[in-house]
Amino acid sequence: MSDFDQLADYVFKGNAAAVRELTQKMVNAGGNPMEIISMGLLVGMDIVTPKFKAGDMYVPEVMMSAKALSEGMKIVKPLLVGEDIGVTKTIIIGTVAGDLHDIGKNLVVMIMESGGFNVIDLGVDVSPERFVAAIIEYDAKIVGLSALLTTTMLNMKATIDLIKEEGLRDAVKILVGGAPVSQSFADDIGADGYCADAMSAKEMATAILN
Ligand code: B12
Repeated sequence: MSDFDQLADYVFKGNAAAVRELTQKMVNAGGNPMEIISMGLLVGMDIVTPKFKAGDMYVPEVMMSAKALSEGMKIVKPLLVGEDIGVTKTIIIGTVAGDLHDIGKNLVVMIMESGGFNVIDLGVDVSPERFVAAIIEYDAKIVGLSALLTTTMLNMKATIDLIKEEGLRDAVKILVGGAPVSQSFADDIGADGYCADAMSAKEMATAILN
């Protein structure tokens, strides 16, 4: 098995320590960082995606794979200055005001990062004003709103309304997600898209930015 295949397999199996070790070994041996990402790390995640969709892998396993991948990315990312892997495409994400649930949101962050996006994670209980400030500060192209409570879903609308009021609505695409959220709710509040899981969020973000 080549080092690339081995690396992909370690990501798929969620073996963060092995990913760290092998990535570092490949970098030390003069490996091309871009190739280490595209032919190794991301290949591993590409094995995970369809398995998760088909129900052959579950959330904890996907999180382990995403964590393993991010350990490898930490080593190669600093070497990529000037190379275009899409890291200039910035996504802002947060759990809306009043809501402290972040497991699903964190999964979306990891999967988005695995897709090469620069993700600014604002954390939980994020006010509409903070979302707006972050859009301006980071010149974001996509904003992701997460909510797990039927009560805090309303703050998704409040956030979108403030984004509109501040004249930023045309500058960003807004994705919403979280267990109680649905496509019809997304339509009602004026979001651009609803995603039921992290994998479709990455696919939708990629489609929007391309
Ligand atoms: C874990 C959990 C907690 C943990 C949260 C820990 C943490 N760090 O997140 C703790 C114990 C702290 C907690 C607290 C509370 N919880 Co709670 N919690 C849950 C539980 C069991 C699981 C949620 C979860 O993590 N799911 C797993 C993740 C992976 O799934 P997910 O979040 O849906 O995310 C996926 C998708 O939705 C999507 N997605 C998510 N976000 C986004 C964002 C974008 C942009 C996109 C595109 C996609 C996307 O992708 C994700 C990955 O595939 C749910 C039950 C449930 N079945 O949902 C209740 C649940 C959400 N909680 C509930 C309640 C009531 C509460 C509390 C009010 C309880 C209390 N009385 O104190 C508090 C609220 C605190 C607060 N202010 O937020 C209720 C909500 C009911 C309702 N109708 O609103 C639920 C449904 C349980 C229930 N059946 O009663 N909770």
